[in-house]
Amino acid sequence: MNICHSLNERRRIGKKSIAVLVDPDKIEDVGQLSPLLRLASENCVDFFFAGGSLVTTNNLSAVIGAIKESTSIPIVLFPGSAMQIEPSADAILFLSLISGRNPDLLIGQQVAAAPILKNTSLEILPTGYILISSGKTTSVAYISNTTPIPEDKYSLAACTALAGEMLGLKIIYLDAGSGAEREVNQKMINAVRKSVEVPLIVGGGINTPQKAFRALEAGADLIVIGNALEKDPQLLTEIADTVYEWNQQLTSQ
Ligand code: 1GP
Repeated sequence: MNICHSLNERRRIGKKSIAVLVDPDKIEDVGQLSPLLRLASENCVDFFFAGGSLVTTNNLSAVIGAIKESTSIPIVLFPGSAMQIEPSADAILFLSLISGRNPDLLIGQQVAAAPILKNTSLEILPTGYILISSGKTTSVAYISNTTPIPEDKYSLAACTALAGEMLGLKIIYLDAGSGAEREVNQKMINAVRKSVEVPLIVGGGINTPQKAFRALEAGADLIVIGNALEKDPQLLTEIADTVYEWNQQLTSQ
């Protein structure tokens, strides 16, 4: 399956998607993933994202192996650095942190990763990654040594996304950071939505069906849920239902 094509097709018809983020650092034993994998299959989750800001363990391939063994849901790497490449996944968010001014994350890591990726069959998803402030400093803001865009600077985020699209990036990812106190607000999502045509991913701090709905309503094409499911995997059913209901209402129109 070509993931970029599929995201664009869904966007064209207004269909929304949901991804579950698994941070390998938080998994001591892949067996602990079982309940989440079962729920993800039952609830027709569209993608798994795998990665984290700080991968200190080397169980990324074991985590991907466990996901593959029990589901056929596509796995997209969401790397914190060029070191986090695992060829057994299906695709990789080839991120450029365009909200920051850290050259290493704008182009340096990508230069290191490109020749490695060339020898894999991973689908490359060129993605403009935009961090939005969300209260407390998040791991990703700290590790990336960049300042997130203030959550009320809508036009700054919109122009950043537009520049990313003009540079040829195929996806924009608005992230408040994992476990964010405040998710990306609707006005921000909407401002960015209006500025670009490419699929829009939104994540960080989405931990209730209401927050998920607000992100979809404001224009997110794909929402990413990670932290909240580490605490309560059952929450996936409620959040996935929100996406399902949104998509159902399209078919009944
Ligand atoms: C973080 O967007 C992802 O980069 C998901 O965030 O872990 O808060 O759901 P959460």
